[in-house]
Amino acid sequence: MNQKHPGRSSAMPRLREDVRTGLTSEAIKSAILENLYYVQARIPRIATQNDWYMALAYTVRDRMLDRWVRSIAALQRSSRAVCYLSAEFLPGPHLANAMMNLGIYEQTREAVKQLGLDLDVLITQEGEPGLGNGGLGRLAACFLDSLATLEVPSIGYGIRYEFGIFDQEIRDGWQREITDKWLALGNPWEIARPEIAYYVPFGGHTEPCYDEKGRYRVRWVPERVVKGMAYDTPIPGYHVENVNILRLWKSEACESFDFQAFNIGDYYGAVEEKLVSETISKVLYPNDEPTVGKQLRLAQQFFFVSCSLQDMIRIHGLGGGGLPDTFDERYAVQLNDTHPSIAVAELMRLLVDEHGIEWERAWEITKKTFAYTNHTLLPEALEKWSLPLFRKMLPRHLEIIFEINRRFLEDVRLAYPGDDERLRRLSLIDETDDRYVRMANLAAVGSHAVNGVAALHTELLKKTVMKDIFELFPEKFVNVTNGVTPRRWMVLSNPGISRLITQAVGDAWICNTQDEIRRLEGFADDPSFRDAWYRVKQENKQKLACLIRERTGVVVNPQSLFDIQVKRIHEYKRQHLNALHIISQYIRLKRNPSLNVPPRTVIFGGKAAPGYFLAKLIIKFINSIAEVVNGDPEMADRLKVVFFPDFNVQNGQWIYPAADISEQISTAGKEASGTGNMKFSLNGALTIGTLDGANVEILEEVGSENFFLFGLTAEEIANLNMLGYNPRAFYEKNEELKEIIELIRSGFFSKGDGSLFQPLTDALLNRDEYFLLADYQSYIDCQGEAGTAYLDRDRWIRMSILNVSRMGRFSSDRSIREYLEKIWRVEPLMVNREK
Ligand code: B1H
Repeated sequence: MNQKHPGRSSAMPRLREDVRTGLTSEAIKSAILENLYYVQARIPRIATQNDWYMALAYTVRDRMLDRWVRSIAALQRSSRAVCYLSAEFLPGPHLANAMMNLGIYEQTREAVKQLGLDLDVLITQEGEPGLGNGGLGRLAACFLDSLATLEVPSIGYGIRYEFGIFDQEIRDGWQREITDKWLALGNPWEIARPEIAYYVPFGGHTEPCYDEKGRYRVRWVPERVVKGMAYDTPIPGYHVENVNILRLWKSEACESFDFQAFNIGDYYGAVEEKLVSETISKVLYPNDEPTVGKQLRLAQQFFFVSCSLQDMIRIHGLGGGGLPDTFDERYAVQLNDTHPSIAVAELMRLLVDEHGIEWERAWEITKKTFAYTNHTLLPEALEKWSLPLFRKMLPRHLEIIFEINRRFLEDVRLAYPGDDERLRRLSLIDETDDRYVRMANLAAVGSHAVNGVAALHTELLKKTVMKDIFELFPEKFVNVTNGVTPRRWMVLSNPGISRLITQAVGDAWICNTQDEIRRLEGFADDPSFRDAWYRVKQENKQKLACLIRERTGVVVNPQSLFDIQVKRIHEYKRQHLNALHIISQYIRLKRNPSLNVPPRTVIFGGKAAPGYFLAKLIIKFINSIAEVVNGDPEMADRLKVVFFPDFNVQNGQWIYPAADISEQISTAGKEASGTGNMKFSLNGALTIGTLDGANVEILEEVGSENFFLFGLTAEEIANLNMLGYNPRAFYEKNEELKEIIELIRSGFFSKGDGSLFQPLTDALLNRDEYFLLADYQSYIDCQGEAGTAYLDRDRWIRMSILNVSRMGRFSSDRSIREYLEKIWRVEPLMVNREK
């Protein structure tokens, strides 16, 4: 058998190098023209940029298909596969990434040029699939990239939302949400699989029955059934033959139910059924934390989990493995947060009710199958569902959860006789006020592994929100620190720096980042290398400056220090602390124009949840400060403030490479990991940050001399909280802070309206839940040090090079290898190279 392509037998000859597979620029050029004609039905003379984009996208997709088909065959033959269940995926635009991974970037550029077109323009035609809120969804996408590159047989399962995360516009300084119609112009990257569809039941009641062997069983009689249809997107690995699948489910009405309605003449009823069914996958919830009590959200979760598990059982059957009795040997299923944790009850239902497996055996299979990743310590973000809602939608699952709980609490009683308090805390049912199902407890009890996403986060999990579970199952807990893919976040988005690194140490760093990129350290003291490094950063800043001008009208100086904070807007992330620093700089510069500080451009980006009032007010606050500062001629070339609208994956690819300073300033103990912190540092920005999330490990790797650390530790915050924190005391004793707050209250930034930002200043002075005032002085001093360091260009560049060379650990390849070893017990398989 052909060693490189074992998936192909003699019955499947390799396609000749034709218009669909040829990799030369001539072949690609012909293919684009052919697709323009046969897919878009256009001739060049009247083709729009979108027609050309589509023709190019199909051309690139065609070149993935042969590998994809072979990879799917390999997946079906493989003995064990990873399934990553996530309600969110943020893959970013596909085109340029696919060209890079297939190794056809240059030929394609040439082909497009010969057609008189500009590749970069065509690339920007692509809208991105915004099927996630922020870090959690983007992490899932980075993991798919690493799984594909490491050639691990795996499937990502999620929801094909018709409307993803809203597009953000800024009007008069306020956020406006615009519906994300990402499918409006068609999506060339997905392949609909109408024959891969499953029925998902909802509502109704359960009744006892007996199976053919006369055993007592329960039958679920649902009230309605929805159909889930598969849409597959290829996920190509970098410079390997392997192409994995992202399988997203779209909800549809189930025909048989429509017909019933038609038969009794209820046409409107049938159409309504269709509407309700299609609603399930209609829209992504735009919150970065759970939306309490939203029925549709639970329906979404169950819908995609049920489709995915049924699909896994079907694929397992195809391989001849047949019995779901060996499900846990065939699959390692990762639950990305609690959003898919209903899978624990659904797998039990499928095994026990549908496949007749005994409860005890089914429970063993279930626990061996699942592992759960926790992404947050915020108590308000722990998912729970009220019992009445749960019972109405998933009556059988509630019974199953009660039975899991009954058996579980029996074990707990044995382990801790008489400790009723502990029993109450561990129970899968919260009975404190109303009754709720605790999804994190369900996920942890039904999994063999529970992991946090950074070392500090995992330790805090064990000590706080999951303390009781940890004491009961200490062996389940592991840490896997997050990572990001160096392909998208360096090679693709920062070609300048990537070329420099490759010239210095060869290109092995792209896939073996941890070992290879360290060799760059030797160049930190090489003057010509430093020069080149500086020039690349300047070019990146220049490009971002152009984009800022285009998107906001603000003119910024690329020579100034680019100080950037991009992430979801949330009080715990403390964008408003950054804003207080800007005001302090403004006051100081007004008072002392000859102050020896570098000119600074402070750039923000990020979306606020539409219902999160204070987050939206923070956006208005930043824009109001920007208006005053940017409008003050004395600040010209000294201080600028920019709010970059609609931060998303695409914009991130422009922003991270242009940063000098990365703001990672969350209240210690609140940010589970952060991944933007890694993207910035891998692109040569220096971090100003607290000891929070993965910052702790970044600091450890790059060295404290190359990191601007400030603020209280998680422990100090906890102590301060316990002793009673009084933000006003910090305000009273800090003259500058007082002046800043008074300036805000006076209406100086709000055209004289002293009440506009009062909710913000009140929150700070009265509660300050996120300890801004406690960390204020430390932050301001640290920013001062960073500014001074920037004035010494040589020193700064050296630190920048050292940051990049020491960040290899934060490649998502390393994260995935850890999941493979510690949790999934899957060997990284060279799918297409196996004998
Ligand atoms: C993270 C979420 C999240 N943690 C609920 N939790 C959501 C929770 O729509 N919901 O209901 C959506 C998202 N997202 C983030 O995960 C953490 O805040 C980051 O610190 C972390 O880096 C990221 C990836 O682990």
